[in-house]
Amino acid sequence: MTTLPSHWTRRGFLGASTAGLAGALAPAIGSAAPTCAPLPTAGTRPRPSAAQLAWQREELSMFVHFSVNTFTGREWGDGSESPQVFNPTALDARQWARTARACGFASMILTAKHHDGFCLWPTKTTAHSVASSPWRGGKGDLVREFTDACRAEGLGVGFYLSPWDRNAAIYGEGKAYDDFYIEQLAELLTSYGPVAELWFDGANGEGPGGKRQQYDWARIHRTVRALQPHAVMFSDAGPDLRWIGNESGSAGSTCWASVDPARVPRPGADDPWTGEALQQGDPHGAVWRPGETDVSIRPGWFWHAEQDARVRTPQNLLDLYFTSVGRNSKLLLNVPPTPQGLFHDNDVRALRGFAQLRTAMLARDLAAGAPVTASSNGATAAHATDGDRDSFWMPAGGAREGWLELALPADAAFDVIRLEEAIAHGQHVSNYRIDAWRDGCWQPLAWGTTIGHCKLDRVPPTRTPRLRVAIEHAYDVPRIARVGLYRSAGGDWSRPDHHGDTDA
Ligand code: FUL
Repeated sequence: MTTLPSHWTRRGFLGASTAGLAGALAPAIGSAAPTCAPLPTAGTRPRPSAAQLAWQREELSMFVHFSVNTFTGREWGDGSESPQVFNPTALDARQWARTARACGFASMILTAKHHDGFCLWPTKTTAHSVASSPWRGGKGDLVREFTDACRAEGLGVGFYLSPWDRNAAIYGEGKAYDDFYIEQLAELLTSYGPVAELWFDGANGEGPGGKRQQYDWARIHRTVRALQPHAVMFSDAGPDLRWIGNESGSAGSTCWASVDPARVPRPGADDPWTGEALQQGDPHGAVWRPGETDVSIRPGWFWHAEQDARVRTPQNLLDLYFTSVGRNSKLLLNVPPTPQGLFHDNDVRALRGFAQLRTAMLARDLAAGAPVTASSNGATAAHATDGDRDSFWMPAGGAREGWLELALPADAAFDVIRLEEAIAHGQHVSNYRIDAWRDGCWQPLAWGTTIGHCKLDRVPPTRTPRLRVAIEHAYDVPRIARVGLYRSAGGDWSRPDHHGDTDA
């Protein structure tokens, strides 16, 4: 029986919370470790570090929640669980990694320690770990098996290490717990090779009268920078990545990668404006801190038998792709292994279905190579359809608005539009519209605010000889790296709108 903490759906309770293409669109798997220094380009608006850029280009990452909770049916263990309950009978981290890789995910993040304090590696800091469990006769190291599996499949490695620890007796004692936490962190950062992401959860359900621990975030960040300078760090308050503000899989339809750090000063800050700041970011924010959208494939973060029939459908997962990746965020999808230590067949089936829908949709960019004209600087307009996300069109003379016009083949019928800014140079567009030529005039097809790394718009099934993307407002010269047109599996293609037929 699952025991949900009374406030588990509301992450902000009691000061608590962070929470959270590959394949067809070139994942950044296996590339040389990028650094955390901002990329050298002109301008005063914030830009990503190479590590943040590589992180965002992955688009899909997999979260793996596995702990004593997998065996007790709880979502938040209270720390009193006996390590004896931890005994996956057929654990195969390669099955997780193969599934992730085959379905287009570029990295995986493991709950090395959840709030219950049970460590999935044989840490020197506490006996509350796999070393005290019957699994592999107490000689197992799940973090090792996980990292080996990720490396074998070419996936990036990430760790979730819960600051809130309900088992450690010294939790709440200030420096003593800080030292303990830093030691755990250092073990993870020094024993298992390159780490791409650290996930710092601000959740805390101690409640009134509970233990209080002020985490030494500056020291935690310094430790990560010193031991894994290429890793990016996630929390509500960054420093590199921010929580998107909910666990339902939805980034703001306006979503800036930049933030004003003062609006979310620390993980777990629960001020009235926090949610909006996390969802939308801030066009004037001084810091580049893109949002990560964490959501589970099931109602819970951990596996529960009674949820085997409540796994998201492939179509629902595709919808999440639109509301996360398609809104300038990254999707961190949780897939919890069963007590056997395997992904459940229902989850694997859903993931495969999701991958099929996505790759079928993205297999062919109907705008690829299309001739493009522009409001100015026309010689570079073709960069928007050349498939190279590093090349871009920008209007001449420092203009902050302008338009691109694509000439499309008669048979190009689409219902998904993908726009990309060249975000290595920052994110600037705050308003755009897309029009199709029909009956001798431009007719509106889509309108939106931010673009960033990727903006996906669903439109009615459409054919048109001419498509115009107008940047109506930007905070600096807009740089458009891609206008892509795709056809989803779902649309009613029997009668696509024949934009322009009378005029073509
Ligand atoms: C939350 C935690 O309390 C949940 O258990 C889960 O780990 C989620 C990703 O973050 O804050």
